[in-house]
Amino acid sequence: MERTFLAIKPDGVQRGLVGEIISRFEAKGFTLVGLKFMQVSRELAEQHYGVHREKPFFAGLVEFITSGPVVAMVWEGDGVIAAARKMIGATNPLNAEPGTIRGDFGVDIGRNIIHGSDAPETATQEVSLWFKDEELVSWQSSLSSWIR
Ligand code: FUP
Repeated sequence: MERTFLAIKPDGVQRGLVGEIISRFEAKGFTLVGLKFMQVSRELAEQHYGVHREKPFFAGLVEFITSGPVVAMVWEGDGVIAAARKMIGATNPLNAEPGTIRGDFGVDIGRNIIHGSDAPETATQEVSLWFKDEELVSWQSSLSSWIR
């Protein structure tokens, strides 16, 4: 089953959007398989944003993602990688469509609330960079056995 890595960035945590964001992925029908609230180290931040190492905004990006706690998550479901990107919206929140997380809550490209893996290869890399195997839980709803 397909998995993606999502992280609610320090601005999302400080804005009190953790519940709202998790609710959207739950309501959509995806399955949460990994979740941790954590302070990101400089080393992890530099690895995560390695592709942007030469960009002018790299130092600011690392500074920001390490500036306060983040909520790191792994979500599972058919097509979850592309669907999560749609639900997150364009990188610049001012260009993101209403109805997307960045479109509904963001105004600043440097503080765009949430990260989501952009392709299957990056999803695999990011899930294993942020989570150990034993931190991920495979499970299925057993609701149908006790509630109608
Ligand atoms: P996204 O995949 O939408 O998160 O965006 P990118 O991987 O292109 O960029 C990673 C992060 O770099 C963005 F979340 C915000 C930051 N960024 C800037 O601060 N300035 C830019 O011009 C582009 C990206």
